[in-house]
Amino acid sequence: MEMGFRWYGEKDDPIKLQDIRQIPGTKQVVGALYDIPVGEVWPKSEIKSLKDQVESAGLKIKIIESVNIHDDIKIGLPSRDKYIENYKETIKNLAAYGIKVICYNFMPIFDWVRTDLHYKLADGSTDLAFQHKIVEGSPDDIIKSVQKNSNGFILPGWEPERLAEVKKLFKAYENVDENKLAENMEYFLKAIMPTCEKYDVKMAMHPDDPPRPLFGLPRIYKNVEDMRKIENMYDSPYNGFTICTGSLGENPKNDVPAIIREFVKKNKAPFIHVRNIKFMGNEGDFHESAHLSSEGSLDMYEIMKALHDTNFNGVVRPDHGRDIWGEEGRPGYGLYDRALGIAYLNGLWEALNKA
Ligand code: DNO
Ligand code: MN
Repeated sequence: MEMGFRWYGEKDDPIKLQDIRQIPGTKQVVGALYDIPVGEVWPKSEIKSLKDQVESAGLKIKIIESVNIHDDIKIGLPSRDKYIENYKETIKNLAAYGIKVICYNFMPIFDWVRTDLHYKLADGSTDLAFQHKIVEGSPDDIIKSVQKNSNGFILPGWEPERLAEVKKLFKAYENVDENKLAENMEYFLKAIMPTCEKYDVKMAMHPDDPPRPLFGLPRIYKNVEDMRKIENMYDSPYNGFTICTGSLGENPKNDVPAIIREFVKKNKAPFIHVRNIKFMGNEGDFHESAHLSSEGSLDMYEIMKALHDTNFNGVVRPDHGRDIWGEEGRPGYGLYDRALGIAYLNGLWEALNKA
């Protein structure tokens, strides 16, 4: 297992590569080019410059999170072919600089959704929370609240140019149900897989977060049954998954360690997000929590043990963290709590190694 840390780049991340270097046992930076509009080809020069920066800080990069998928591909518009060609070019360009895994998601319009970015915990820290009754209304309220509460940072999936198009997008998705979305996913996968195989770049789909339909939009990676369907669209280790313990764990019916065991054994889970969540009141409502098992509803020991037992040799990163010790960075992506998460996960790993 290699430990990684998500980084938003020199310009957009208050956290410096040097800070990441000082987190014990952390070598992999999980990065992306955030300035390239979704759908466009990632230029080699910019990929090279990201890699150079990371390496000159004494770190490595082999995973990109995310190369986002243009909505025209998810909707299945004729223009999708042009965007798919661009995606293939991006895969080739990333491969030229040693990128081995691309994390992506297939969620319509929005990436992850939370109803509170500063949910207050008893110890005075804050984190991200989701309460279903709040999203029963219009998406506009959520959009406004995310924009108002993001401490001035742009959150992944909530880019202003994307949000400006939201009304149009909802209309465009009117006839896209779960089956149609899955069909469009299959079309996309079949088109890009030969490029992935040729250039040795694995696709690792991130679960829908939360793992349920929202605002009438379909979701296709919510549970293990969905994973098996996606797997069958194109059976290859290049068609893999990011297993995000938090996203899948947000549905108490998902047995996260069992999912890890099944897909790591099949060599179809090259990238793992580890975070804990705590269920609240109504089913499906949760707030995120510190990584420690006793702080949340997931058993982190069982999660790390599932990775250990299956000889997982990909990259793990702590996913979101709380805002603690006065840090006011990008909600969910502060330095301190994610670094604490890493120390804890590395501790579990060492114990599993020595047991
Ligand atoms: C939530 C996060 C996601 C993730 C994207 C990947 O659990 O990890 O925002 O980065 O969905 O495309
Ligand atoms: Mn995740």
